[in-house]
Amino acid sequence: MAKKTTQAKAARGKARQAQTTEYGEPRTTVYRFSFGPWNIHEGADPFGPPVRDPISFSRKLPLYKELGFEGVQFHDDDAVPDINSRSPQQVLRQAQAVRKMLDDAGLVAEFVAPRLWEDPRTIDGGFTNNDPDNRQYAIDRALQTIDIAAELGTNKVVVWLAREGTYIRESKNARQAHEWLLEAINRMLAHNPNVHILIEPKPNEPMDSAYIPTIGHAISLAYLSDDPTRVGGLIETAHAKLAGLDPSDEMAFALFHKKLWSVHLNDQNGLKFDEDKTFGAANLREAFNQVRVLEEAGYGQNGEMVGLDVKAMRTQKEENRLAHLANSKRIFEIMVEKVRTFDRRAEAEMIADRDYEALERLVIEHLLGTL
Ligand code: 3MF
Ligand code: MG
Repeated sequence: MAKKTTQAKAARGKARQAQTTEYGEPRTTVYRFSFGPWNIHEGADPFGPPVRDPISFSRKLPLYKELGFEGVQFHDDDAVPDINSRSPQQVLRQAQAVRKMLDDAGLVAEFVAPRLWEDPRTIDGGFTNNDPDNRQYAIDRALQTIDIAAELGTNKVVVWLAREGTYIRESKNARQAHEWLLEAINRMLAHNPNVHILIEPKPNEPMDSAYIPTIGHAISLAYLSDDPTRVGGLIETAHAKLAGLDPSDEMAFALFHKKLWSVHLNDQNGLKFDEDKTFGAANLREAFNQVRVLEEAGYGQNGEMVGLDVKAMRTQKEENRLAHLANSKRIFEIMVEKVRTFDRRAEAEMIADRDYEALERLVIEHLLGTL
């Protein structure tokens, strides 16, 4: 009995710690939210055309504040359309004009990502393309993205390795491909001493098999790079689920390495096409656990944003076509409340007592609001 009490006491102490910072203050992270202009979507998919009217970038910007968001995520060509047909000076001038639009709208750029999956030169991949000229194109474009990011006022560059992988395993030498990926990262690090590279892993789509399918792969590349302190990751809920992994554990792994620098929260209903569903729409408990892991690690206290990579359903009519963004943010905020009000004392006692059935019920009833 005495042993049990001591155990429970120790567990309670630990639980108290989790709710407070390392200095013992209560966690009060004020979360800042971001999304990309592609998240206001016309509904086109591989089998059908757009079903909603396009909205220009300049008309999208004021919507951010209206929806309660302050961070804008960019692809290089979201900021600089027709990027390949402009001179380097024209590219920078256009980026400066976008910076002014952001400033005027009271918004900030969170990151810029090179779009390495649409150009004919990237059909067979960018950094891992078998053709050296095409690999050079991918590197040049990634370096230009770093310059654009600097003009937009952010040092974060996201690399989603969309076509770095294969449809036919024998078409590439995977060991060599990883060498090239590392080389590309090192070239980016050398280009600007401030740049931070966030690798966004995804196991498949558009490729059959993608290189760097999980955050573990990304972080192992980071440590091999010339400056591991400037290479980290962005985790997307759906991408972790497509890899058959628990998104909150993936996030915890990156947080443990101090390498979770952005997230793409959304949801995914099993192993299908990348659905980019509203956060929490498919699995509330997984949403709760992602927020719990982020909150406990103090995510957001070093300027990290809560990014949402969500799309309205194709079946959503024009009206309310932005609701998926507002709803995802709202569900995140409800989950923060759920995390902060979770009965940690009961949790600690149940853990100490190894009464996991009781813990299961506690979690579910807490989420249902029936306690
Ligand atoms: C693909 C994605 C991408 C990336 C984006 C920024 C279009 O599954 O999630 O969204 O997030 O390119 O890296
Ligand atoms: Mg994403």
